[in-house]
Amino acid sequence: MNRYNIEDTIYALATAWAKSAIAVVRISGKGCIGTLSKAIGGKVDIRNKPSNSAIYCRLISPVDGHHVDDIVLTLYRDGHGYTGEDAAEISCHGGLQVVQAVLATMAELGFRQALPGEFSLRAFLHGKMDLTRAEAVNELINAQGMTGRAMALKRLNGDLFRRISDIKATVVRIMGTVEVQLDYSEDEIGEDLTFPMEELEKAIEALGTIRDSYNTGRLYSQGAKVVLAGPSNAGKSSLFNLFLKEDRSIVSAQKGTTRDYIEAMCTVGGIPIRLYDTAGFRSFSESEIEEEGIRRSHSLVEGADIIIYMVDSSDMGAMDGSVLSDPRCIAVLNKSDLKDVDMDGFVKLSVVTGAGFSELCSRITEKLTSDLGVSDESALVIENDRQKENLSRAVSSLQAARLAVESGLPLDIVSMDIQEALEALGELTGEVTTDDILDRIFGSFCVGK
Ligand SMILES: Nc1nc2c(ncn2[C@@H]2O[C@H](COP(=O)(O)OP(=O)(O)OP(=O)(O)O)[C@@H](O)[C@H]2O)c(=O)[nH]1
Ligand SMILES: [Mg+2]
Repeated sequence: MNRYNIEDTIYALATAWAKSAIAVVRISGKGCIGTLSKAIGGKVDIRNKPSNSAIYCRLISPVDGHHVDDIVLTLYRDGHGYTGEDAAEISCHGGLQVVQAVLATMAELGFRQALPGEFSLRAFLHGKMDLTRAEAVNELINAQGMTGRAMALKRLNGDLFRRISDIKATVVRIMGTVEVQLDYSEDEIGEDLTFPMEELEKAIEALGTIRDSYNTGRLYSQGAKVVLAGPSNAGKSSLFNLFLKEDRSIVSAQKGTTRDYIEAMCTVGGIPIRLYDTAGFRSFSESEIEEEGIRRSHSLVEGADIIIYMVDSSDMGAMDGSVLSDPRCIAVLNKSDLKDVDMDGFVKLSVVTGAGFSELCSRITEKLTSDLGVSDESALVIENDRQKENLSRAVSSLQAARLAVESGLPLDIVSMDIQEALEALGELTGEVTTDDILDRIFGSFCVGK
């Protein structure tokens, strides 16, 4: 790749740029341990220390010898570390001044600041992981809910890679049969060889299943937009606070309390939810500000995945029928502690006592997952656009091969379609790749990963 020179030794802060107890600076590159030894004070000689050893030592400036920090240095040799090349991790004190001084020391040693994703790129280039695992690293770091985390971890452990490799082996076998028939005449082969249609069907189905898990993966990684809407004073802000388990939005008996909408993240049934508390709908408003708030509520409702339409069971006059009939809507009758009303299709809730809250949560997860097929964290699920595109390409090429066989087209056409599917699968795992693809994948990682 042009942007990355893998001959350099690179360094980066692997932990967040914020004050903390410990910070970790990562270093990687051929011969980096020898160079790093110039910045280790006292009698410690790290050049002879074995791989995976952790050494408590003093970091000094290689320029003027001043004491930078007391550190724990972990060394990785012979491909033992993340990147598959000589590498080290400095655990230093987590103050920002300390971190800055440690990073400056790395620059003094002649090391270069790593680009985003450069450690993972090196891990890929040194064969430590395939592309699906490398992408899973990023997906795991960005996971917002427990289910999304578990799904990313399965991919990191190689489940996706192994599944794709198995299917690919089948496709290679099919290709073999086609090639034999292309290379030899019918007389030489005899009548034993026929096209393995059943195997092809199985491969198409297996790849299609993984491709179709994308929507589930997206939901658990990106989450859904849930908007609390309804007449003023219904208890929307109270419910918002209940979801967040904190007193976040102002609650008051006065109508028109919430003006500007408020948004926050939470998880419901393992699904990351971006939750919006909005200004209550009223036919008349007391100010221009409230009117603008109501206008914003309507536009949030338009873009919602789920609308929780909330009504006060003791004040049911003002219901908006158009929202209630919307398929995205979950209707809620709140304040059931004050008045116990049963209405078909409505979830009966009391934000004050918590009664009905778990049913509301189940209704949200049901609605979000009902069309997905898989929502089980043990399932193999993808969440990545690139992987989905490659799988779609592989599926359509194999479908084209099937059609070609069924239509009695020449075998070299069948062979071309199967070849195209194999290329798509090769790109998926990274066996076949280009600088452009690598740039796109690793460029989206954070620095230090
Ligand atoms: N008894 C009872 N009171 C509730 C319940 N939920 C909310 N309230 C009360 O109802 C009043 C209005 O609650 P809010 O949460 O501010 O209502 P809102 O829908 O956000 O109102 P606006 O922001 O004005 O649109 C407050 O006094 C709450 O304490 C409930 O389940 N039971
Ligand atoms: Mg409110």
